[in-house]
Amino acid sequence: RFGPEFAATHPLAVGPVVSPPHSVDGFVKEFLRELNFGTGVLLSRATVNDQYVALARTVAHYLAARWLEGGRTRREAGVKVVGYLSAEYLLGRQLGNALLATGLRDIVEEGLESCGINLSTLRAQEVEPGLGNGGLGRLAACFIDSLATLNVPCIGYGIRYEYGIFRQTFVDGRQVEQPDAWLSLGSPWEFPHPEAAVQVDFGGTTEEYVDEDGTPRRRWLPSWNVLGVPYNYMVPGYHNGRVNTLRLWSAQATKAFDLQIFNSGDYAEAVRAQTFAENISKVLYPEDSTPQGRELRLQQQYFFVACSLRDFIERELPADFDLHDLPERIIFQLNDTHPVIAVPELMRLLVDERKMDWDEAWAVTQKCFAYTCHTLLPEALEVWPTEMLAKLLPRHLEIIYQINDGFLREVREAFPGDEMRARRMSIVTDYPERAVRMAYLATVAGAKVNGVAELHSQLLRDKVLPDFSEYWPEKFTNVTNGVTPRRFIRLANWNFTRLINETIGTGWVTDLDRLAELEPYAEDPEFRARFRQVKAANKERLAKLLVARDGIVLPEGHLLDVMVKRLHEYKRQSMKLLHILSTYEQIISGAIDPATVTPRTFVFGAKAAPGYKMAKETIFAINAVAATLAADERTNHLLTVAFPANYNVTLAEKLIPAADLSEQISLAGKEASGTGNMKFALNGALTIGTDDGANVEIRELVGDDNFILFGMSEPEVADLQARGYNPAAVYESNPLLKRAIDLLASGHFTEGNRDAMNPLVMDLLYNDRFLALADFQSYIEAQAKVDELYADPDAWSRKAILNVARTGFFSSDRSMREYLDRIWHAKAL
Ligand code: CRA
Repeated sequence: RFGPEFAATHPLAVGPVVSPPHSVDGFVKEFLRELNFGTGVLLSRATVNDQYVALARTVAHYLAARWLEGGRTRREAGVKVVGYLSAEYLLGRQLGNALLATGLRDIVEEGLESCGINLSTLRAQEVEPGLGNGGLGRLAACFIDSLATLNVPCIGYGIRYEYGIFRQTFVDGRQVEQPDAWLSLGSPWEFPHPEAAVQVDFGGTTEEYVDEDGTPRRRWLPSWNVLGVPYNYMVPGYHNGRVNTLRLWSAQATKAFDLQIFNSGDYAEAVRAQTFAENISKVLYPEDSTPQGRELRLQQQYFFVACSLRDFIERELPADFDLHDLPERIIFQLNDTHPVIAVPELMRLLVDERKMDWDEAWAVTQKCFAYTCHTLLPEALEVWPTEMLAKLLPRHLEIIYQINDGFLREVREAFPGDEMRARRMSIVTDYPERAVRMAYLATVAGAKVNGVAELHSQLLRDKVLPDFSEYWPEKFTNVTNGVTPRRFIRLANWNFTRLINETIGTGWVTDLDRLAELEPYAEDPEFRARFRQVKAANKERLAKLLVARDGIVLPEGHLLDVMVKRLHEYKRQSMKLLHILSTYEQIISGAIDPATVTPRTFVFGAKAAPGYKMAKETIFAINAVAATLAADERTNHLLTVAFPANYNVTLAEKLIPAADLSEQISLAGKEASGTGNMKFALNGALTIGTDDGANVEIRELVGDDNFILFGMSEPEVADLQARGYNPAAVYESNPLLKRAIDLLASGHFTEGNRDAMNPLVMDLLYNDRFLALADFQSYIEAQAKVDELYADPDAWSRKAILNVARTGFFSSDRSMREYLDRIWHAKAL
């Protein structure tokens, strides 16, 4: 069919695939063709959304040629692929990044203009895919960006949630969640392949049988199934022609509805099965680091890994591939415990379906997985009740038991007589209920286990998995997180990019260590002045956005003090609030002269998990304080609190470049890494922070003079908790703190209603699980130091520039190189 004659007359059909011409004229032709034939409208009648969709599809055309060719060469070369397994990808808007990767921006801007269209209007039309909660999901997005830029073959696997992270609104200062219908205006970046759907089984029972060779075996007799439909997304590298794939799975019913029941008139019953099946990929669980052990969540996890393993084995490898060699072709990275059910699934594929010997299959499996842990909170370590597993995945539970038996046999051999140790290390626990500890399963199965910052990896070894790190010291390693400089500097901060480019050239975008070349310019008054101009321009840009987006007016000339991250008690937004309250209280009580106060605007951005009571109370308190301060003529020229709703990647891209001060104030030993901290430092904010997560490494790199440290260290925290901590006693003994809390409790911010703040106040006084009161004094002293430093703009900018020059380490390109060298043993093409 595709012989030489055909090829001569139809070159496009046999390849190589050719992209449309990189010229204004070529672009306009392609755009109008897409608008007419893809979207089905005339330019004269096209809405902004029509134009946006057609533009996105057109830009996708430019990427598609490299994408298709790259996939072909990868399969032909038979190289090792990184299979990133993640339940979350917090991608952010796609258009800007695609224009950057292809170098098409100027062409598109000019071409659209000739059609009477403004590029920024179309960019604003894009709804970001919010398929993640926070740091973990955004990290996955940064990692796949870096792998594409490093020219490393990677397939990102995940779930195509129909509804991503909820849209946050405030009603009377309280969080109200709205569904995130991100697909409702079309989704031009995805390529669905219903023909390549994969069947995923659930439920039923298992049985023993004797196979053709007379060998007794076990098999799974599932009772229901769904289809997984792959939706492919392009992941373009920066200016290198590489386009990798992100493959997200959408659940579909195997049969749409029961015609018999429909004909009998019961419509709802007829579509029940469909609704049930499609629920699996309906919505992202909005819990960040504190998963609820719900059955639907386990269904989601198994659904996407079952699809992904089958997809890779059956569609990415040759039909006759010997699966004993699987580790040469794939390394599956487990992004936290969410995809860990992939371990027994691979065993099931190898042993039950491909009839591989158990020990051989286990040897293969142990080389195909590596595990990243992202937390230190005990409540965030996933545990699945065996009862739930037995009902949903009975064969997987048997396999887990068998893995555990083999593992515990090893442990007992290595530590004869130490039965307590065997119990502690058991993958299956009996307390408080019989359940599978997914982090243990991942550690036993994984070739490597890593934490996400030095301190976190150390605590992981010493406190979370001590028995395992003693048994397998070489298995444990650290890879400090990173962020992509493409999105978070080059795209988000064009004002700064221009200044950097003029000063040291453009190479830093793919080689972030070269920011070090800025170091001498920290001593140059002219450069510092230009740096301040950049900040001022970014603040102005933010002010415009916040007025339009939220009706928030940012005062001019204030220090911009920003705390943006999920709302969690361990992150201590309430301690930040106490600092604001304390300053405010001192002004209105006359304890300090207003003329000595550094004018500050405090910006918060934070979503609370819908079921997280105390987090929601904190949101209410911040909003109440914001409203009261806005109305108080005595202070509103000095202190403002801005809390724009629905913090997301798009807002982060505007907020972070405008910030002067970055708040990284978690209780030491609780924040695994943080990645916002890196984005702020790289955009020239100073950090006020505890010795926690990656803050430790930021401070080491920028130097003590350029970082405002406060608070207890992790060992001090452990010590205080061991001695017994009494927050009420701290309150009684610190007059500043007492006055701040009393003011909060007084009804001053709630029109006299004292009860409204009660939950938060009571928790601070009598629980304070994360020691906010204990660190308060140290925190406000550090904030006084901030004021002092900020009073000298030139000295402040010098420190800020040094922050930029010394934090190139936090590029996710560097993180990826470390994974490649030490964990994946995979290479660039
Ligand atoms: N919530 C950590 O808490 C870390 C990211 C990415 C988190 C952050 O400190 O920067 O992961 N943990 O490594 C998590 O999701 C399940 O645990 C996070 O995003």
